[in-house]
Amino acid sequence: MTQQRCLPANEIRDRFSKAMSDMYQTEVPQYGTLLELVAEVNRETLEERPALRQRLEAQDEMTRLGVERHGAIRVGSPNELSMLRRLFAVMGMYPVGYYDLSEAGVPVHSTAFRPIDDDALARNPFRVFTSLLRLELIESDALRQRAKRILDARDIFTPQARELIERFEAQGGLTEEEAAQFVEQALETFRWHKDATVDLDTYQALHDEHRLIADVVCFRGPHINHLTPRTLDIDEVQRRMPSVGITPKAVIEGPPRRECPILLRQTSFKALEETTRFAGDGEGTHTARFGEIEQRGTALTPKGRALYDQLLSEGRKRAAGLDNDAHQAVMGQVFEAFPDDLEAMRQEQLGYFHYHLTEAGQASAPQPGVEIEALITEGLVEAQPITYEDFLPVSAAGIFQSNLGGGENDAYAGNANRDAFEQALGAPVTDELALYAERERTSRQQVLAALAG
Ligand code: OOG
Ligand code: NI
Repeated sequence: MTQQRCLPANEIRDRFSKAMSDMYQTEVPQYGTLLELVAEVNRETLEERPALRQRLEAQDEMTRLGVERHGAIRVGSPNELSMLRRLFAVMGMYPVGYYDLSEAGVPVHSTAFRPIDDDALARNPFRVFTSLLRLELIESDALRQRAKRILDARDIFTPQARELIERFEAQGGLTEEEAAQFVEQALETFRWHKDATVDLDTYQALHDEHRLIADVVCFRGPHINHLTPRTLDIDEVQRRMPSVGITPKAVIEGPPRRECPILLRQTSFKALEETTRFAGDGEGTHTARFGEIEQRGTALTPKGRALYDQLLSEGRKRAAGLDNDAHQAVMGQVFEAFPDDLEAMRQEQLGYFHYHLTEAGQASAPQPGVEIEALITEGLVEAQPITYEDFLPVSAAGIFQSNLGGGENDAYAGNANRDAFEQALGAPVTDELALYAERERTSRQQVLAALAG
């Protein structure tokens, strides 16, 4: 066989993320409207804030901004999850982070499949928040077994997708032509199906247990339930949503607006009510798919995260029941305890930073043995905040809840079970904090080595 060149995983991911976005725009036209609104606000924000543009350019984030998005799916069995791990690996996406949602009354636990390297993130950071249904949290034996039987009988992957994944694993890559087929076949797994695989009674029984269980169990596959573009000004997009016919959820999740954004702020619009055909000719509706936007800021260290978690829970208590403006005002007050200044965040080790040589640093004579802080003071080295690439369980729960209808659900008794999740996945999940710490450490070592002479 002649040796054919393989398409880089980054390229396959980029194509897949575009294909997914195109598909979702046809499926949910409001998503297209949202993309336009986000692009418009991003354009305006960059014009009004040249310093922000400069920082994004320096951090290699300008190119990715226009293609950046995350999606979310929910699967029903360990087999489905482990096969998805293999499917995402073809695109250079690996499981990062473990999120327990049972505490918030959602019977799933999750990870995010995403690229890891700096280069891959800069090219296209496409992430898929992936949740595994926890059937063991269904109390009724009969219902649990019924759900399991339905899930065991379905295959969410096309035979060609399976074959191409195996070929990727055997060859260590896919050729241009195979990659094109792969994107087409992989897309099938995430498509929406109007027809439920079960009758209306079964749907209703599962729905009564938890709406999410019906969503996972009753369809042919894990339809993509939202795709989320990244905005540079989430408050402005939230404000303008009604003017383009989109009703946002009541409050923006996560930290308040700041000079120096941290972690992740998110808001969504309500799920569509869709006509669904059930087996045996029943007709009904199902709500599954919605829209979401996010604004990303600096990744926090464990110390920064502990402060964030403490302030968030205090803020949420004080802001309970308030509308978005009042909620944000309360959060803003509570978060005054979190320094809103990059240098302070760095000095107090609240955030992760990437160190690099300034122009003066590149032109400088060797500085062996000089400490990094002195190099910064001399203007030879600069620190840039590292962008948070992951998710937040409390915010995720808020997004789930706003689309499940009704109020908050009670917590499930069975709490986090990372071991079971990793067993289902067939691999450990990477600790997201370790990744940021490693990127920071490597960048420090690189500037020190460069100046050592
Ligand atoms: C996932 C909800 C979580 C996020 O951005 O935090 C999420 C889901 O509803 O399946 O997407
Ligand atoms: Ni999301």
